[in-house]
Amino acid sequence: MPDLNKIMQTIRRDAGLETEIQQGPLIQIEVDENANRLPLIESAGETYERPISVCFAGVGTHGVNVVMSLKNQNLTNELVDFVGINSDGSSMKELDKLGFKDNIWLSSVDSNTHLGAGGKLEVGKELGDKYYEQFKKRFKNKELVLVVTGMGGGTGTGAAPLVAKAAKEVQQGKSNTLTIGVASMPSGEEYDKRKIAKLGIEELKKHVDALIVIDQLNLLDVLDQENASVDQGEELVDSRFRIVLQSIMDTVTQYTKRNIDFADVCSTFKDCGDAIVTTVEAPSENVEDIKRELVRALNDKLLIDHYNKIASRLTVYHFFEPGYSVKNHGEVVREIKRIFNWTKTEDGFYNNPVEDPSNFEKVGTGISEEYKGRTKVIVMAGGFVNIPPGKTPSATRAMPAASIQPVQPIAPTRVIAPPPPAQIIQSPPSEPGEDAVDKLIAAGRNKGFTL
Ligand SMILES: Nc1nc2c(ncn2[C@@H]2O[C@H](COP(=O)(O)OP(=O)(O)OP(=O)(O)O)[C@@H](O)[C@H]2O)c(=O)[nH]1
Ligand SMILES: [Mg+2]
Repeated sequence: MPDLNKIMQTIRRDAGLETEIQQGPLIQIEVDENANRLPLIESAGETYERPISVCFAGVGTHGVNVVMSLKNQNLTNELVDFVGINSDGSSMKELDKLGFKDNIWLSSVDSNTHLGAGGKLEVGKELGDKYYEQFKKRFKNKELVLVVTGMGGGTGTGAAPLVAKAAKEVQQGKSNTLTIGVASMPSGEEYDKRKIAKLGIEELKKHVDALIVIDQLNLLDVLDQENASVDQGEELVDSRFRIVLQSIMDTVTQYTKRNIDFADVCSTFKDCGDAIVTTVEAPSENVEDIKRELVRALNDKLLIDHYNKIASRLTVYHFFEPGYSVKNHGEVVREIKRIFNWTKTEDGFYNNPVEDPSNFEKVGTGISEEYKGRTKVIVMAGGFVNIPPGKTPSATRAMPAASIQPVQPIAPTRVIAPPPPAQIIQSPPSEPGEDAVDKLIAAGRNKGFTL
């Protein structure tokens, strides 16, 4: 194995840096067997700690239920700080039993009862105001805050926008920070609640960078209407929340050669309004399988209808095994662009037709034996604008209810696993002409994907 320090010394000498950093190597990968975290990368005196600081805030009973279901699914780890925020004392007790600490109980405005907000938006809002400073304290140093809630009751509808506002206020002025809302709308069985839920959605949208809405109105269309049970319906909605959270976490916690990192996620979602996030998987033998899954998942009737809209910001993270064809990879990317109404060029590619400085496009790949016989795509879309009048969408319209197959709740494709135990990272042998610095960084990043 080459002597890394020697390589670094040479680079330093060549770069004329030796007087500034005499102590230790230019790049140092620290290994701590007990730390159970990604290695630190030190460069030119600065330390880069790769994992970002994330907080999932479940607000109101539904938000707290989703957070609890993440715990049940083992989707928790030390990268993510969970906070339950609710007025209902019994839901707080449940959180406590499951080991969620440092939650914020919104005790009632005029007395210390254990009750919820009774479906009253104003009460939720008052409680949010009362605990605003506590929210801010809880979000200190959080680069990514996900505000998870169910709209339609009092607490989530009234307080979630203030929770998001507090997160954004704490993040203000810092680059590469995000506050994302993930909110459900009530089902048709609670039709009247949809009015106040809409108010909550509008208010929440003002305070988040991106808002992903899971609308339960069309739940029956997506379920097997004859045979589905209520709990299957609830599980389906919960699974949609999980897919969103999982997709974002998968993207920001794993590293591949053509990586998509948190800065890319910020470019996709910063001040973007409505957003769509999903993960799709299919066998890799026939590319039509994954294309069909993409059409189905991105036109999911629980998501916003974007048939007439162009997504001006698009991030595609495509995973497959070594040997996957460039033709199939291209087809997958083009299919996503078609679904989001990009313009087909004469040579068969797709252009973003929106002219705006905030436009963003990023395609990342992860190539690993882990994906033997299958392929997975994480899609993040935002910055929706209406297609100009008279222009025909290239998108596929969401399928009519009758043609929709019953959708099984999609299990998370990969748990948000704790970072692998700290390992001794062997630097790859340095080959003639290879950039040693890149190699070292790559070694730190390579978490199972071929470089
Ligand atoms: N799918 C699903 N929906 C839920 C769940 N819990 C609540 N909801 C729905 O989410 C919406 C908001 O309800 P809650 O979360 O109970 O309301 P809240 O924010 O706690 O407000 P208050 O109870 O009035 O203080 C309503 O439409 C509920 O039917 C759940 O576990 N799963
Ligand atoms: Mg409640």
